[in-house]
Amino acid sequence: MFYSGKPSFPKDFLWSAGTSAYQCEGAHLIHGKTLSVVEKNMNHKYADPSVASGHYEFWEKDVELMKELGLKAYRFSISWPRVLPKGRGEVNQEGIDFYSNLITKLKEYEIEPIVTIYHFDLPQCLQEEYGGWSSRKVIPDFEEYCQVLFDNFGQDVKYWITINEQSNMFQLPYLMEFNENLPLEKQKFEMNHIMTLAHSKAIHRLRKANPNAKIGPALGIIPNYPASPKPADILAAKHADDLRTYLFMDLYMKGSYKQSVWNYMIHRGVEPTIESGDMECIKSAKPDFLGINYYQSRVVKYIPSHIEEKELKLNYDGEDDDTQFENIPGLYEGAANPYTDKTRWDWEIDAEGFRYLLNDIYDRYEIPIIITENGLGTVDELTENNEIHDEERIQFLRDHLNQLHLAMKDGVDVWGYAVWSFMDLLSTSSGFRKRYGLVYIDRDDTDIKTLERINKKSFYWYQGVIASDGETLADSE
Ligand code: BGP
Repeated sequence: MFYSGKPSFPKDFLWSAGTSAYQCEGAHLIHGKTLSVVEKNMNHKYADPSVASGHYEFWEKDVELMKELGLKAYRFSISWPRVLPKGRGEVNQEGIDFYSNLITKLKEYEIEPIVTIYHFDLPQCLQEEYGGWSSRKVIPDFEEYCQVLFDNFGQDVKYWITINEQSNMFQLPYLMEFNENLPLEKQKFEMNHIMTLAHSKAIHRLRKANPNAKIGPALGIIPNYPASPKPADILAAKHADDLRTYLFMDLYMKGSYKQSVWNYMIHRGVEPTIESGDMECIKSAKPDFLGINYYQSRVVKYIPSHIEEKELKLNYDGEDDDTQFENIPGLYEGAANPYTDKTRWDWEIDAEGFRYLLNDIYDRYEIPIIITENGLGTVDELTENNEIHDEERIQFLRDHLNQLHLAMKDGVDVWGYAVWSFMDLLSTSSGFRKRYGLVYIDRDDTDIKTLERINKKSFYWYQGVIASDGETLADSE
């Protein structure tokens, strides 16, 4: 549809920015905290999580900057191993105090906390004890962790995200541990089922703890486009969407397995074990909203079944253009899009895809949406005057926010938007070289330097967008 006039967002729109615990806090093995699975497995060619952005130390300064920016909300995650260092049982009071102080300060500045319960950081001890997400033992432990959060922060936190990017957890190499002696695909679907149950239990717990609070998942979604108008490619894109997106969405929103995906799993002998009561538990845990992390779209083409299977290989250094797209022989294979620009890390930049995706999701599920992540990962250089002129990021955010606004005009119910990320933080795949922040952190992968916070040009640009309820998005400068 076509609309004219300046963009204007609702007065109560939650302009936000986000982070996650292991990517920004640091202090990863002190103050009572123990190791998480993602910290153990992340790309160690780059910076480690021991200091990250120094947020554990400088959180007050960071909240001051959020206030200066004019944020209406801040999305962050709580670290499970900081709160429950053994995964369950004894609570680390220092961890509780840290988050409690942070939440109090945010509230004082009228910045709404949006809290992610689980952002990739399973306590490593639970991985070692029973294989983490491969065992149903994780479900009561996760419930206990949720209950600790609801008991301690339930009065002040209105918005909760259950699990961040459940779908990506099974595709990226460093977010989960798998058993090398068992078939990988089967393990992934078993873990996905267990994680969906844990997500559902969290919703049920919150309904009891605080019926007025709102809760939902955050999914990382990449819409798949057919590589050509060939019917086989169009079907390939549908298959990719079903396996990579709608499997997860249908579980969350409809409480059932998408039939075509279920039949595919049965055919391959990789379907998860469903115990009595599982589907009732999942179906009755209807989320209040859906969080969407959007960075890119993807093109896929049909490939016949005799082609060799390929795994996704990421471009880690942002230099070599060496991404290898995954495939599923007989279904699809990823390909580059000749019509979009790419980031240094080969992510397709596709603002219109954002509007397309939002319409598609809303048509299917008719649920309120918050954009939980959207942003540009690139290399930022400090000038001699200690400034960062990140025009590329501004362009990315402006284009995406304009498309978001159009999607809202189309009728999609979106109530908030979080830039990824508030400050530079540890990219799980590519360390500190790949920066996303509105605030620059003075460090790199090898040198911790001063950890000084420096507002980038995008910080002041976003400040203007928030203050004008989006009207300045119409300006090209
Ligand atoms: C999402 C994660 C974030 C963040 C972002 C960018 O998948 O939820 O935690 O990392 O992607 O990814 P990366 O840092 O790998 O570029």
